[in-house]
Amino acid sequence: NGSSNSGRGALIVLEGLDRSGKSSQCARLLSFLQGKGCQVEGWRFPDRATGVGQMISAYLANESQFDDRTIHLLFSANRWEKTLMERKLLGGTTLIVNRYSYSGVAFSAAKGLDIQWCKAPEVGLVAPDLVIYLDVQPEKAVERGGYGGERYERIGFQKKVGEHYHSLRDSTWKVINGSLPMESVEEQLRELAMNCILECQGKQLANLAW
Ligand code: 2DT
Repeated sequence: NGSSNSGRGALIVLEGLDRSGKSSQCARLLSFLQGKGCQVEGWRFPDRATGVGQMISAYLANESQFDDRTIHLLFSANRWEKTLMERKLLGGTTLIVNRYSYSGVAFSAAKGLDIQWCKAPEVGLVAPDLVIYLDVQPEKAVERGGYGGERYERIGFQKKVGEHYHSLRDSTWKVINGSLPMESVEEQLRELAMNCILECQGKQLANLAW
């Protein structure tokens, strides 16, 4: 009866460098939408709770080593194993997702892997309706403190990641200046998310094409 493409939830992804404010803003957006009575969940990648996620978590903490291509495929597998995503969206739940395929490609390409090779295992995953990029200079992100001991939290590497993110921007992306006061970022996010949730109602879910 066509219910599969009416009243579906929106897939909204937040991307940005480490310490760009994604986690705080995801949490704020989530509680705002919940307050509006919206059917919404917050997700994040990597999902460290799964078997694959635990391997990723150990790698990020420098407790285990993987070849660059192997870890790339594990990050991708960690998205493929979340088969619930499509069902949630079709069932009307909006998902606010902290990192997605763009992190996968930008971080691996920053290590020097071929970008087309990096994109390939992402093809066919559910495509986001909206990608919001929190844009902060790597120097500013470092000043915020909290760069912990995890593998990628070095300024030179973050700069490269930023360049690759830039090359991935397409029509689904909106860029917010993440150096603005938190409340201002929050306000812009709310508006983008609300519009997206309304606009995606009549649109069919798509797959990442790349
Ligand atoms: P968090 O600090 O946000 O948990 O991220 N990463 C993430 C990749 O290299 N590839 C991916 O596909 C994803 C989703 C970004 C942990 C780190 O993992 C990186 C930072």
